[in-house]
Amino acid sequence: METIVDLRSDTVTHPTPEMRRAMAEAAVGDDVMHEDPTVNRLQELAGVRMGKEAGLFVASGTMGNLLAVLAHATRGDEAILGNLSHTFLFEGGGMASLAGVTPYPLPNQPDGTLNLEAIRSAIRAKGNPHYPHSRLLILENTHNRCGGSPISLEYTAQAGALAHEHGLAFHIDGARIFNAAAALGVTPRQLAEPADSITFCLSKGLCAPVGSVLCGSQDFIAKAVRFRKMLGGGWRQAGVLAAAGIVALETMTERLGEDHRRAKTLARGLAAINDLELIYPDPPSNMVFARLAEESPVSMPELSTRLAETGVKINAVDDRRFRLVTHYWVDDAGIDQAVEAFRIILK
Ligand code: TLP
Repeated sequence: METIVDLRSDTVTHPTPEMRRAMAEAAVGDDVMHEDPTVNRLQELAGVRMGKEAGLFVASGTMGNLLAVLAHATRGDEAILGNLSHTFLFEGGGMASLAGVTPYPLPNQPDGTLNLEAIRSAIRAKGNPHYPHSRLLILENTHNRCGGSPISLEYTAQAGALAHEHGLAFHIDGARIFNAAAALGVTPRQLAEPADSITFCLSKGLCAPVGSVLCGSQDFIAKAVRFRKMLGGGWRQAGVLAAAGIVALETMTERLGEDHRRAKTLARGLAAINDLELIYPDPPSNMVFARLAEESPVSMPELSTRLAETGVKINAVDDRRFRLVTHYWVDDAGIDQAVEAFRIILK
């Protein structure tokens, strides 16, 4: 039996033995009453790591981003974001349907940024009753659909300054902000500095089983707490989950460079295969995006199925493109196994 090499996402990571121990032994209390000591500790730690006054432990990145929209904006407001952003593409339209906030998608550039002049032009003139109110700018870092690109400090500062100049709040979907920090050689705190709020995920490359943390000012988090309750996300003895999150923050962030190194190795291996073209030839973080050549006799569904038969799982983006994500549970041998499987199927 081949080893399973699950490259579909870093969301497939399961908790480490240390996390499971911490979960079993976690001190807990009723978190709706703010009495779970482990949740409180995680939130404090997260706030410090992001350089924000407060943190709020939430069920998912999607919930963190939605709470940010709810807490920053109100019905009839508009949020500027990328057309390839997770919030726009993959969060069920929650911004529009639950917060009553209109998304204003601008084209993401290949490096995940939005053109600053395009942002400036998208900001509505005030006082005109035809327009929604421009209220929020959302950026994603690293940018998932843009090859896992990290967004630089300089760009983030410029975008933040532009948002604030026009009275917009600035939220970062930092689901993989620790990957961005590792890729850029900076701290997440520096990357979050220009933003009013940031969501980061514990459940992706950091291996915790569940959860994200939304960070921002005390006032902002107080609003988010109320909206989280409204959405049914007020939890009770969530310390059993937060305990894994603490281990994630304390032990898993410094090793992400390893995943990035393996993504580069994987990309080099795939680039040598005739029918494959790398969309980002030198992956900047833990994601590899590739395209199957038009003339390939193997279709995308067939490729996925045949890879899966060898234990290698991948994520098809469409009928030609696919994504591979490296993470804690894929080692060097797993990368070799994956490249070899592609080579045999596409020979
Ligand atoms: N991304 C998942 C899928 O939903 C696509 C993945 O496999 O990459 N922001 C970003 C940038 C994300 O990539 C994701 C998850 C989220 C938010 C949402 O996080 P969860 O799944 O915790 O709601």
